[in-house]
Amino acid sequence: MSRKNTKRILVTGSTGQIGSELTLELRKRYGGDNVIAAGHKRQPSETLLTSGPFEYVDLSNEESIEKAIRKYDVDTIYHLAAVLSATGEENPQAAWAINMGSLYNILEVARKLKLAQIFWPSSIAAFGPSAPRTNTPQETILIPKTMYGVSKVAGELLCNYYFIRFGLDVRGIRYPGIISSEVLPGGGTTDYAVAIFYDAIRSKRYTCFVREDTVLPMMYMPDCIKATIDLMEVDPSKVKRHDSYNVAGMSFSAGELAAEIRKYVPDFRCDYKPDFRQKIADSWPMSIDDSVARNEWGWKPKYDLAAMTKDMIERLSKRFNEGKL
Ligand code: AKB
Repeated sequence: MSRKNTKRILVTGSTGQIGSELTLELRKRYGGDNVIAAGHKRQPSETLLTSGPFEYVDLSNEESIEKAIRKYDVDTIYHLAAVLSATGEENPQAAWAINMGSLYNILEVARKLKLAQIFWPSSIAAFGPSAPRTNTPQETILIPKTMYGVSKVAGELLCNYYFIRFGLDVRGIRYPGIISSEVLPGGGTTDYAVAIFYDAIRSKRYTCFVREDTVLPMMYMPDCIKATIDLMEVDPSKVKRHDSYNVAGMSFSAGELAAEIRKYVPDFRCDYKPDFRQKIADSWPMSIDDSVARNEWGWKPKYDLAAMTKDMIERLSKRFNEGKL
């Protein structure tokens, strides 16, 4: 593909849980050379390094971002790098500085260089306990109790501002907890829903850091990738919101997840030892109303709890049997 007839994309946080899989999917669609993986801390995988360019970008420095954009002639950014909720509560000052600082720098560079499109993820963490906890609507009270959530609400407003004030095409999704089999998440409250699979396969035991009856909205990675790329591909006339869209996949309790895993690992034992992350989980929605995303740009998830669990167990068992887990 030539530089002129396709998007030129930069993915920040490309070595993270979502970034690593999203980058590879974008490279499949747009060509390896047209998708630049940006990272900073985590070591990139061999696949990420060999399937297209990799660039160290310091997101706290506008010049570093601008240099990468100019070097690769980038017109679109998927800005995924962020400190998640649990790590954010351990160091709220760093969470604010990193999450807001990097988003502001990305938006400013995009404005100055007149980039075509920006994707930035918000989260269910934008909601707090004063929002309805079931079927949480698109438009409701946003008073989160975590610094991560505060940075998501502020980020939503900032993205919307850049659209209104500067005409920048920023699009976003409020991600639920994302479950995946390739790269582990780090520092989130919903991490238990991934870790439980690894421990079930490796040792048939898991100690869960939230109560058995804790229900949170979750989504399987293929749906997360689809939602993200679908939103970025849809005609601008269908995108009515530039803060962030609610998207739902499935909702289940930690106990229901353990029971589903037990269908494949019958002697799996899950214990529950809630820690500080319980309070965070209790302040978040249990299920999400995503009818606005469904109506405006045709969002529809594919995976439910049963289909996701089957696929996760198959993938992780294969890696375990090959000695790679
Ligand atoms: C977290 O748990 O912090 C994230 C999220 C829901 O945004 N996975």
